[in-house]
Amino acid sequence: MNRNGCQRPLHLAEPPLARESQATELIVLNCAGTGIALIGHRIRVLIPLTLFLAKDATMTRLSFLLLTVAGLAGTAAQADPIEWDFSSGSNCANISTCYGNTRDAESGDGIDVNASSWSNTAGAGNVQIENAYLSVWGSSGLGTYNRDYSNGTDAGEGGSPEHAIDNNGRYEMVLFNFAEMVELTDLEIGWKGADSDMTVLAWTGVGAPAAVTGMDWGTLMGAGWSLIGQYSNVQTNTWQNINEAGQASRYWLIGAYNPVFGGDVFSTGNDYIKLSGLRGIAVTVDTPLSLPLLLSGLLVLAHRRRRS
Ligand SMILES: [Ca+2]
Ligand SMILES: [Ca+2]
Ligand SMILES: [Ca+2]
Ligand SMILES: [Ca+2]
Repeated sequence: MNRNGCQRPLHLAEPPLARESQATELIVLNCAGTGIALIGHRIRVLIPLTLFLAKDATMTRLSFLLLTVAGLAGTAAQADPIEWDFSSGSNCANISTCYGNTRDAESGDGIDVNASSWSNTAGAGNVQIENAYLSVWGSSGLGTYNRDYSNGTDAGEGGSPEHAIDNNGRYEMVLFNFAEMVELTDLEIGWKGADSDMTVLAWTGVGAPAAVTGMDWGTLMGAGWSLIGQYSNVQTNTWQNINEAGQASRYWLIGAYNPVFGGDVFSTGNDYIKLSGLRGIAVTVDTPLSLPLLLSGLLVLAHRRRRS
């Protein structure tokens, strides 16, 4: 056991690559290789994937190559692409009794996803979001009947093409709740109407999102949801690349194009799509540093500063 209490000594590599980092003081390094460091006046979090110890190597003073870590969240450990299929299941005989239903995807990879449908049908102005009916149309994929189908105020919602996920009358989106963090990379539609522009959001807030019931679409952005992209003229039975920035999340909202989220503006008419598949990769999140570890590091630093 070494002086850090680890069962095995920390590996000290030769001085790292040409892209030498700024000299930095290592404050704490635990057995897993996780640590925090002081760079100037800024505390940085280190994770094992990005830690390369250099020489000048006593365990009390080290310099090392540091890759910046964005916040406490870790980075992806990439795996093979996973596909989720939404082409199976049957529809409720009386849709007005089945609003708020959910569907699980067939993935076969161990990462379950649960889908539900939402639309701005509540209130006198049809601004607030409430749950809808998530339909399935075989290989075409998922559609949505919003609650204004039953009362007839979204005229046409009961027939084609508004039996799809559409933005004619109301905006409709499907919420995908994955069992683990995933980085979605592609989506597939199995059917489209006259136009097929789409919006993709991901939850980037802390913890799990609050229920969207009662919110309006515009307030999602200030509540922890982020625009992943607006995609025009999505083609059927073709994997549409999305999420160019590589965002990972457990929660995704995908639907017919909604201009309230900004981004590209498409004006060629209402959009109607049925979503048949998603593709992505699983993401492993490094465990955030504990508060005690951070505090112990600060105490060590303060002690050393007094001695020097
Ligand atoms: Ca309504
Ligand atoms: Ca619809
Ligand atoms: Ca509609
Ligand atoms: Ca359009």
